[in-house]
Formats: sequence, structure tokens, C-alpha cells
Amino acid sequence: MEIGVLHLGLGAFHRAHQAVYFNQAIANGHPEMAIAAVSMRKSEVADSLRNQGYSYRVVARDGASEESTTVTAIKETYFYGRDLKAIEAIAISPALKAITLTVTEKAYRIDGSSSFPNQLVHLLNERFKSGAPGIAVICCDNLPSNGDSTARMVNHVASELGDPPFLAWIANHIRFPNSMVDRIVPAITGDSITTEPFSQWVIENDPISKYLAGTGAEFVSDVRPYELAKIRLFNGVHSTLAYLGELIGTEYVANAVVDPIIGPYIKAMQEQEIAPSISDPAGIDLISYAATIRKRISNPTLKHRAEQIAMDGSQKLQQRIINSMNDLATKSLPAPRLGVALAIWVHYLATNPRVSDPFATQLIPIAQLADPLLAVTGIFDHPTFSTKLDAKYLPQIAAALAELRNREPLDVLKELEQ
Ligand code: CS2
Repeated sequence: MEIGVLHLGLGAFHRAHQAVYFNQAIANGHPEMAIAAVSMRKSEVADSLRNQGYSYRVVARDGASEESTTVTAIKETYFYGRDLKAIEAIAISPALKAITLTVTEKAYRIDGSSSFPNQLVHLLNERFKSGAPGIAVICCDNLPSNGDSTARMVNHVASELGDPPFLAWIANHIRFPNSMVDRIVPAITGDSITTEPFSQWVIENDPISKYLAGTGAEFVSDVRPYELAKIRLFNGVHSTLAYLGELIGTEYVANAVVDPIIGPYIKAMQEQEIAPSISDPAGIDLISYAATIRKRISNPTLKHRAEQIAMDGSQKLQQRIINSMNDLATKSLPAPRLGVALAIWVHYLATNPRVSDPFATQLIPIAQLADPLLAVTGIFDHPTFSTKLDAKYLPQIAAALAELRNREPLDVLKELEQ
């Protein structure tokens, strides 16, 4: 079996999203789309998938219907820390068409705290030395212009090797199409993966479309409007619900989004703040798209825990919330609800005993500063945010933080919608 796709980051999302598209491609007559999938941090998932013969079930549920698909597209699994030789052999194979990535937002840091950029560049360097033809590297993480970001990261790390021919080879032979991915896939419990019926994958035009035609993957010349709409209207709301859920003790975001106080707050945030932040939605009806998102998040069969989504806020909130506010600032528009969402995150950092974030030890003491304005200014001035939040929103966020410290979060939200 020749492997055509090397996937890095063997989590639930890959198995219930990209692997399903490649599974369909294989069924459509493209056995070249067989996947070798690599666990980057722990060996367990790679090993247990191998032990079950690489086949698994994806069950799409929405309370009314249930559809089960058996996925057999993954043909080999590896653990990066143990199986590097085998992974390198795939990386240099002439049959390889693409490397796909789901390694989470924090892995793309190039400040030395993530080893992923070096690992990816290592595999590309092996391919360069082997003389094998070019491939696509398709980022499937929720980053803005994720292909461009991956290319920048690869170039930065590769340029440190002091090998101009390698850099030129990357520029001429490695494609980094931007892509927008969307499907709710909570962490796996049990032997099948539960997800929702909805799934979307929009990829910038690329020769890989030849294999993915008829799988549901969409190819477009510009992914940006899709990705802005998705990251801001879906993930921005998801993070808000997660921190709110953690503050008030709502375990699943599905319950939070239908709450009689939280629901109207989220709807108004989407319609009155996030949608106007997107200047050129390229034909996407943002209001009905937002309504679909609220409905999807309310899917009662998906036990998507607030605690899971709350992870790594410092790596997510730039693209999910801060960029929306900065775009509103350039239009001199207010952002009271997004501001409250950021205050909710700061309050969560200060009060939650189980914050999981690569910058937790730096951010928590700042969030706990007695003066709310110092707390908020210190948090949003942190170097992890590549673009600073427009300073004119800081007093409003500090005021919301002061309220959250003294009152019930739901009372604060209720007042916003009066
Ligand atoms: C979630 C996403 O965990 C998170 O940060 O917001 O995984 C979300 O479920 C997906 O992006 C939906 O497509």
C-alpha cells in the first residue's frame, strides 16, 4: 500500500474530519489517498489504532438522526518520538502527495517552546535531500491564513539551517494552500468517535483537488472570507461559552448556548459585533451562518466540555476575538459584548484552579492584580498576542472585569441585553 498522505497530529479531529474526506476519495477510486498518521506527543493513540486494525467508526448524531461511517483510510500509524525512521521513509516517498497538519494552535510558535516547526522542517529537508517531487502541506488548524502562517514558520526555521538551495526548493516545490476546517469533534470517549452531521473543508485551489473531487471538500481561489467567518463567528463564540461555562459551572457548551440569558448575549455578539467586523464576507450570509452555528453548538448529543475548549486561550483569542475587535475599532464601532468575553477570560484565568495554557504561569498573576485596569492592560500587552488589542477597549474590559469580580456573571450579561 503506497501512502499518499502523511498526517501529523493524530487526534479525534483528524479522524472525524480529514480522514473521512480521504476515505471518500479512496472509495471514489483514488487509493493514492491512503494515510499514514503520526501522533506527535504520546504513543497511545497511534498504538491503539494499530491494535484495532486501523479501522474505526465515526458516528454523526444530532439528536434526531444518527449516521455511522467506517473509516479505513488510515493504513499506518506512528509515534514521532519513537518511529522517526519509518516517518522519514514516507516523507521522502515519490508517492507522497500531501502532509496534513492538526497539531493545535500552540504548536506553530517559533519561539523555541514548540518543537513542531523543527519536526516539520526536518521531514521537508529529508524530502529535499532525496530529490523527490514537491507536495502540498495543508494546515488544518484554526489559524487565520493557516497555510500562509505555516509557510512563514517553515521558512523562518529553514532559514536558520543556512542552506539557500533548501529554501529555494521550499519556495518552488512546496505548496501551502490555506484551508478552513469545521466539524465539532469532542474528545473521544469509548471506541467510536461521536461528531455532528455537519462537516466543511474549504481549501485554496491546489492540484490536490484532483483526488478530493466528489468528497465534499470545496476548492476556492480565496479562503479568507470562509476562515474569518468561521473562526470569529464559531470559534469566538465557542471560547466565550467555554470560559463562561467554567465560571458558572456549566459543564457542556451545548447547555450554555441555549440558556435564556447566555443565548441572547451570544446572538447579539454575533449579529451586532462579529458580523460587522467582517468587511467582505464574499456572499456568505453571516446572520444565517451565525444562526446555524448556534444550532450546531446546541446539539445535545455532543458532550463537548467547556473545559476542553477553554484550553490554550492565549493561543486562540487573538484570531477568535481580538482581531474582530481591532477591525471594529478601525470602523469606530463599539464592542461591548466581545469586551465582556475578554473580561470573562481574564476572570477565568484569575479564579480557575485548572487553567491549561502554555502561558498560564505568566498570565495568572497578572489576571489576579487587584487593579482591574492593570490586570487587563498587562494581559493584553503580553507578547503572545502578535497584534495588540486596540487600547481604547481596555477601560471597558476593566470595568467588565470589576463587575465580574463583584457580581454573578449572568447578571452582568443580562444587563448588557437590556
Ligand atoms: C473548539 C474547536 O476546542 C476548540 O477550541 O473551538 O475545536 C471547534 O470545535 C472546531 O473548530 C469546530 O470546527
